[in-house]
Amino acid sequence: KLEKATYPVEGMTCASCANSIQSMLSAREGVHEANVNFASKTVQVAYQPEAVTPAQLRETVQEIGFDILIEQ
Ligand code: 9UX
Repeated sequence: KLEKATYPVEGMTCASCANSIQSMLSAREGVHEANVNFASKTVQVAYQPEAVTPAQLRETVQEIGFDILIEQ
């Protein structure tokens, strides 16, 4: 069963940043879908909790120099 979450994104300064984050997350194992909203500086992720944790999603985003707030 898919888990859906919305996280604030830090470090996005142009729309290309949003595309990078979206591609990176979408390619991560366990991620069904990722949608970055540049205007609201958030990312919506649908993922399989058995395959990937929010902490691992955060690490993936940090690998390319951004961050997400995973504390709800
Ligand atoms: Mo825009 Mo983002 O020129 O990493 S792509 S700032």
